[in-house]
Amino acid sequence: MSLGTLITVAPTGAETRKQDAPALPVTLDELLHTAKECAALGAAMIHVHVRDDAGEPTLDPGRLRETVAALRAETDLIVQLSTGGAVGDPEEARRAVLDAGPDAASLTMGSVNFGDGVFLNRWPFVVDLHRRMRDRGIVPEYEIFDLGQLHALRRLLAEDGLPAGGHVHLDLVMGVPGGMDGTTETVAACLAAMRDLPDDLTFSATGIGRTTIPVMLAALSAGGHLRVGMEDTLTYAKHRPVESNMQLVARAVGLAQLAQRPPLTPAQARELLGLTA
Ligand code: KMH
Ligand code: ZN
Repeated sequence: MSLGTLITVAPTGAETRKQDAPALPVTLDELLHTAKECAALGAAMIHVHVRDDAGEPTLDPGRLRETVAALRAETDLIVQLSTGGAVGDPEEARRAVLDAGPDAASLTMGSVNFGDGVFLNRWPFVVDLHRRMRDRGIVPEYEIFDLGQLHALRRLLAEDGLPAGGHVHLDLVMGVPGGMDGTTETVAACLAAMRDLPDDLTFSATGIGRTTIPVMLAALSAGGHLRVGMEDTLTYAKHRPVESNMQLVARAVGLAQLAQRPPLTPAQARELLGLTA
């Protein structure tokens, strides 16, 4: 079990409209403000989706490069770009995300229904992204939306080998309509399935919507790390909309401290994830 807690903030996502959540950071200035505040509270990594001038999700290469550079200049957070994009984004644009040169990138381990849409991740595309990340020294975070995707990860590692840095870190994304649910029982089922993966793997967990608190508590008690943010959660408590990403990070930090697993600094998190440069 790892002593400290890696806290990742996922502030924006690609599925929520600014009109529906005014505190959602969609401009570069809003993202940088959020990143700095969340880092000061205890976040060590940021999972980034960017928006265009109209606030719509985009995978525009220039905007991604500019965002990575600005986050590097103004914070010491580990910068993780999403290769998932928005539901329906084409593979070519998702592959090109890596050209922005982030420290880390998400890599979803299979296809899953996502609300009314399908989040498509064909196996050859998964393998291709894995190889490209390794070639560029980008550390993957394997995104697991369903139990079977842990078995897919075992297959990927057996067929394609370890990622850059040699360390396996995955994220359980729980409670997506179409994926696994966000309960203690499902966290326990995932732990059992992880026994077939490298012994020194680390995992974080995030619970979508109302599963956020049970998933945080289950993950902490199981030695896992936490991802929180407005990508995943827009309601802080019953009838209380989330006010900001900072509010979610502060709550996660409080729980981690209560569990006597205080937040890792970005430098400690880099070491954990095998990020050397
Ligand atoms: N927007 C979802 C369809 C990721 O960032 O890698 C995919 C997603 C996962 O958010
Ligand atoms: Zn994402």
